[in-house]
Amino acid sequence: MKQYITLSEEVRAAQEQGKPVVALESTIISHGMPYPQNVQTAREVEQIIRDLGAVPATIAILDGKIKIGLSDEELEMFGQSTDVAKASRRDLAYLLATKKKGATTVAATMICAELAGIQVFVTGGIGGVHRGAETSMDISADLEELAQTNVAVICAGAKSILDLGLTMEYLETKGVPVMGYQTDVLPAFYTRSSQFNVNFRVDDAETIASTLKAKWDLNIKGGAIIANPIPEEDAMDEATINNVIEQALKEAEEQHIKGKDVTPFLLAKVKELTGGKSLESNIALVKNNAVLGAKIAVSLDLLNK
Ligand code: PSU
Ligand code: MN
Repeated sequence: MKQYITLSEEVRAAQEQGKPVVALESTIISHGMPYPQNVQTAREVEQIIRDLGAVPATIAILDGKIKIGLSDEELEMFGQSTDVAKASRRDLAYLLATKKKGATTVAATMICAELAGIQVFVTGGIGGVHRGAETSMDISADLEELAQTNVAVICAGAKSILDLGLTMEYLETKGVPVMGYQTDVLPAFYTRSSQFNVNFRVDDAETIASTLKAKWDLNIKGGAIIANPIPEEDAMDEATINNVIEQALKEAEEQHIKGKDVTPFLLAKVKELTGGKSLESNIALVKNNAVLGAKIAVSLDLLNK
């Protein structure tokens, strides 16, 4: 297995010294945000994590290896290149065998993080059950991964490009706990609330860490979602964003966008239709998640010692 995994020097040293590590995904860089904001955000998020006493590990597939921690040049390359595959669970083996470049989704990042012994992973939003999934069967592999891989995912909830109610039902069936950080309701990415409740409200990072520890001590396999609402000042107006999402969904349908292209298409469309405002919100919420994720990683590390 080791032949497929390369740790950056920073991550290797952190693990040797028993320092907490936070995983970060690369699909958000290659397919979730435009250049150069993607690379700039990735760098800033890494620095936020370092400033809080943890070590960032951005994960991607390159040269037949799972890279745990990217160099500055690699981050730049994943931000600029147009030939990077969106890599989910099904794609990992093929991309490694053919030495192609892959940007890992939430699902694939969870797999790689677990292989590297990393328990905490920060991102923006997760995939879920798409609207109309009862006919399209478009359900993100992220949900299956959360059901079976022991990594906690800190996100700002899920966007209403998804069916949030069905996503919560799916997670319930799979036994994935959804914790709301200082909130009773599921945040909807660009906005702080939705009409759905989280499973548990948790007000501090220590309680989140001890909940994760209890779950894994008991060998209850699978991850957990920690839903962290976007800061008030960065949130978008609910009516505006809902209109934009409706429009984006309509265009996706008209253009027959399918499979793995759906989510990147909708993200780019929403950005275009909001004149870039959605991108600003997206950047702000990822940074906010990095702060919480680093605190959880530090707490969990103390509990594990
Ligand atoms: N949501 C976002 N930004 C993203 C993604 C989701 O706000 O970049 C990415 C993540 O990598 C997530 C993936 O794992 O999209 C889900 O894709 P799909 O719906 O095709 O499973
Ligand atoms: Mn899909």
